[in-house]
Amino acid sequence: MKTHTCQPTLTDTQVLGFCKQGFLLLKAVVPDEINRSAIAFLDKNPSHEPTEILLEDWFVDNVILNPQAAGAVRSLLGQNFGLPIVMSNHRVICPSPAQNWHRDGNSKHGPALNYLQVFYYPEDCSLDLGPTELLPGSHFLFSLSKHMGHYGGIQGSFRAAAPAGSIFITVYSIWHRRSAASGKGRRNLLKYNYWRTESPRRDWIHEPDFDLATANYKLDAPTFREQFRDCNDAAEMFFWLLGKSDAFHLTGGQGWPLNRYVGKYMDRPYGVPTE
Ligand SMILES: O=C(O)CCC(=O)C(=O)O
Ligand SMILES: [Fe+2]
Repeated sequence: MKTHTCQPTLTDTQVLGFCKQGFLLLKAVVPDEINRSAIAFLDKNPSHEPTEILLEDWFVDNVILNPQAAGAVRSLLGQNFGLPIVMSNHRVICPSPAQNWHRDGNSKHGPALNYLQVFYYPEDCSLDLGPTELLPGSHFLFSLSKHMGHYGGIQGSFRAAAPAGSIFITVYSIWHRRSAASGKGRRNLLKYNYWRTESPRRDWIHEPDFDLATANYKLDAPTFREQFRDCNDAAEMFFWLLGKSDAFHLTGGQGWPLNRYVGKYMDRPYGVPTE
């Protein structure tokens, strides 16, 4: 497997944000000429699995190793992360109906982040071209795809409409679907995975005043689960990424990570893990 080494670009707050939300959208990070070359390549190779594109240096250098995307992947998966081995193209001719909500096959649930699912739009994907719709925080919400498929619109979902050259990085298990496209045209969407090869540790950009005790672990969106469960799961994933799973524990009740909100007369939250 090919691996890559580069500088991390995400801060503590952004890494925690990824744990909470389950995705990160980087808008228009790939240069236009590369987007045009990608579209030309995909027009010549309209298959749903154009893995040959991974043999093209211009594509690897500017998309797979794109500085902002690779810097974010590096922050989340650590040094010497493994590069994609398969390329999918969710190519669709619009107008087209929405896909069913699903998680991609072979998802694992839990605090570990050993691989990432990444998407790249080589052309503009406006709302009428059916951008991918993601459900923030749902990477922790286990449900069988065959049980979630019948849902229609879900409150709090995010449609990733974005300009050409945008890349979005997701936790593999996040609930998603192609949204309905009312417009006319063709929409390509490439999808691929990166892999962790090294044990997790805090080697992204450190913010001097970021405090594990008082950080905001709560996602500001509907959670669909038992109250505070998302907050606890995001904190557990963040501790896993820190390489401190052994230190992670939940006191329960009004303890950390919730008591950032309820303990306003305390210096430190109750039950915060000691590192
Ligand atoms: O086309 C999209 O926006 C998403 C496609 C997808 O998630 C899939 O087919 O697995
Ligand atoms: Fe999917």
